Amino acid sequence: MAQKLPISGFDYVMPKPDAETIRKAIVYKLIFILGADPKDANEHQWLNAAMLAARDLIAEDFLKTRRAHIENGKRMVYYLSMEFLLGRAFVNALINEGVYAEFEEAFKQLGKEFADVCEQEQDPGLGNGGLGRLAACFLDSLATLRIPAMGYGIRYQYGMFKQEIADGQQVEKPDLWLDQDLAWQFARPNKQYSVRFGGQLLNMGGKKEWLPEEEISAMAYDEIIPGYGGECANPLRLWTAHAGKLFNLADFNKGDYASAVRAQNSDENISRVLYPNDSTDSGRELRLKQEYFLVSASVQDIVARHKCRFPSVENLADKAAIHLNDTHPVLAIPELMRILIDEEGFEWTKAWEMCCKIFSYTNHTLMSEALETWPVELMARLLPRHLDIIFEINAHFLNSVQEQGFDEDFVRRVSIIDETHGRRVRMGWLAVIGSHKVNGVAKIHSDLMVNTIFADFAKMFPERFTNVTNGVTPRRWINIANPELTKFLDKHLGGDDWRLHLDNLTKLNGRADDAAVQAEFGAVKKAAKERLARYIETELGIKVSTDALFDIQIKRIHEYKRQALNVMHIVDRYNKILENPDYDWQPRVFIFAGKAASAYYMAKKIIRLINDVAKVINNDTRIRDLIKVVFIPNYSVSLAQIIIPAADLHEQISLAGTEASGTGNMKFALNGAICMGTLDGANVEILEKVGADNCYIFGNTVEQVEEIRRNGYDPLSYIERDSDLRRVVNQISQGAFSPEEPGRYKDVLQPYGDYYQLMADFRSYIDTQYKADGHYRNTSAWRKSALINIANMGFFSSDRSIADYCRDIWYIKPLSEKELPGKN
Ligand code: 26Q
Repeated sequence: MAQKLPISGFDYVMPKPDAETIRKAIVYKLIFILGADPKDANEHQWLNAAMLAARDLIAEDFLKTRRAHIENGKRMVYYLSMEFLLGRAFVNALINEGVYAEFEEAFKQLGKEFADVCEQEQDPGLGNGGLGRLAACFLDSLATLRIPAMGYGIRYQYGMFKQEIADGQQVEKPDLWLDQDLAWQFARPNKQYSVRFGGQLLNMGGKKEWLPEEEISAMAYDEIIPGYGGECANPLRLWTAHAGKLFNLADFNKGDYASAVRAQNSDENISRVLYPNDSTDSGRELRLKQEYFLVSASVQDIVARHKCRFPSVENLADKAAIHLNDTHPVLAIPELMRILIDEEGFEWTKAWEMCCKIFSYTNHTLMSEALETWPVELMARLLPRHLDIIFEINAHFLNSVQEQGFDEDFVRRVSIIDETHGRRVRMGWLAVIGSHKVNGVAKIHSDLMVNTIFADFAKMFPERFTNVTNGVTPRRWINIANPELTKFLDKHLGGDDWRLHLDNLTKLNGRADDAAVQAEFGAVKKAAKERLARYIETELGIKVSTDALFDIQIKRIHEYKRQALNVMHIVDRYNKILENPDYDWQPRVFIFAGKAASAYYMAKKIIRLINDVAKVINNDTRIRDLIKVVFIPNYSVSLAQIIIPAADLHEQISLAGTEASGTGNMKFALNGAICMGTLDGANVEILEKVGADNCYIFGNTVEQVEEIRRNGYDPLSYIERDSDLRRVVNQISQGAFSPEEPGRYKDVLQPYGDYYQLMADFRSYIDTQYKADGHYRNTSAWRKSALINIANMGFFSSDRSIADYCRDIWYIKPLSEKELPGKN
């Protein structure tokens, strides 16, 4: 158990984490905190009571960690992100604290089914996809590695929408996750900052004075993130818009109570809802307000915390690193400039020097339509002082560019203000100019980043650009998600150390050929497939055979990720089975899950296509279950935890050059699934680690894709040359899967001239799929490959990613054993 906080005069009793004490603690919480009767409390109340008991354990680690931060005055990293996709917290806390078995036993004593209680927890869906989940894996690793760190985000009242499928189509339902009233986060009503908008900027003899028009209060909620091993726990501070103190007194005094309250409600809109877009749809005023809301509250908090630890702000750049998770929080740069200059009285040059030392930025996409820009006019209206600072940053920067002798065209290209389509602020440029390091998220992505979007900047500051390949936390993605594999690894790696040192997995390389080990692994996979099959049957009423090859694609639905190419393979296989029914076909279950942004017409259509194809094929008795197609609704972190361990093959089939990294690919390989992928994102590095015999790579390379584009891509030429392809395209676009509305999919396969080159990669995709079938039939060979995948995934631990960030970007060292003593 955690060491007592050494504070005399503040003694308290901490429950010993044995099952007996935990059982009593849970009952105590149920009665005295939740006011429920153990005789008839429901599962949900039991969960809340258990979470409160578990929270006591991590709260103590948190206070200890916090005190170590204050006392040791170490440099800290602040991770700013508009999204954190944490997944369920309860079981994670138990595993990281090492008390899972004790809680399980406590519930046994209470006569309650522990699994049912855990199932009550709703995922907080505070993110869209990969970027948000990455932030959550990073928080886990930061705490596990004892890094002095803190996350900052928004506590959206409505997270990612709930997806239902009605008549094959996506329907969005609100996700009021706070409804469950979980007693998990600590409300901090004493931590409130005022965030201001609009108004005027006065120039008082050179000194700028901002007279804002609107003021909103940001109030903190802290979620404690426990590290594995239960010594260090860091806060994730989530802001909620709170009219609270800022209740409009003027209206109230006028006797207009109703408008005073109305104003309060509209202020609180800022943290109301997560934008369910993973790329486009920028330009919404409320989104810009959300971004500034996060940034302003967080930067004010960072400065205030610094002042508590140190006598002045002078040494802020030595003690704080602020990381920008994509450009979404980039207004932190002008916000810190504003605070340093307008409130702390620094000169421009000194303030700017500090900023450049403090900030670093991760880029997660190269697609130009996903790069954030905001109209100058909108920013002038909402944030006049910040726009003014941005102009000044730009002026200084462009001056230095000119001094270095770059030509006018270059100057236009690197200017923070884009003048080509109205005047817009380029947030990516601001991030690069104000940061000392900029990283991509996989090798190929970082290389492309410096050769394409940031090529001009890379010429000016080559040392600024670097790569940190993404990673995932083995605690959630093996230990929690796959209990059978966990046991298997504990046995074959001789202990539980791999959770902290994932490179230990390489020991499995020597066992991959061993028939007994292969058989054991076969049982591990089978158990996970059965779990998923049960879920599919209960939720969707579809029976799938666990002897079939499970072929899985789960991720946001997006044209560039090419779920439609996967569907084309299914349709082609369907045709071939009908043509050649006596061939010894390898049965496959094709599983999809993922949400489409609510306004993304084509992505929603792809979901419908998957469901229409499923309906036809699953009900065609001639297919004899050789193909099953399943779309599992409402993809989430918890669902991923059920699906990923069950995969045999995972589809990572984005057009080369479009997927920055992907992290699902790592989670699958770690669970012994084989990749069917293009040479894109982290697939490239997975291939390097596992070798070409254990990974199915197909399709054009980035260079080939570009060459095809340069020469004028002609999708029809592929369709004319390949009769299988022609048949598939005709069937889908002429209504073979939508007989009641034959034209439904006429626009799906070749919009804008097949921008993502599905036709160009079709043949190589199909041929490679048949190779995978052959491999799967040789059970021993397949299991060997799966084991080699697991064995070589050590590199993709988020612990390694975080160690890279600490060494190359943040210059941060972990708390030593002396600074933060461990368990006794
Ligand atoms: C921007 C403006 C307005 C509204 C929303 C947004 C927005 C929101 C989310 C833009 C982008 C995102 C998310 C992007 C994302 O998840 N990118 C993924 O990041 C992963 C982690 O690095 C990579 O593995 C994936 O390749 C990348 O697609």
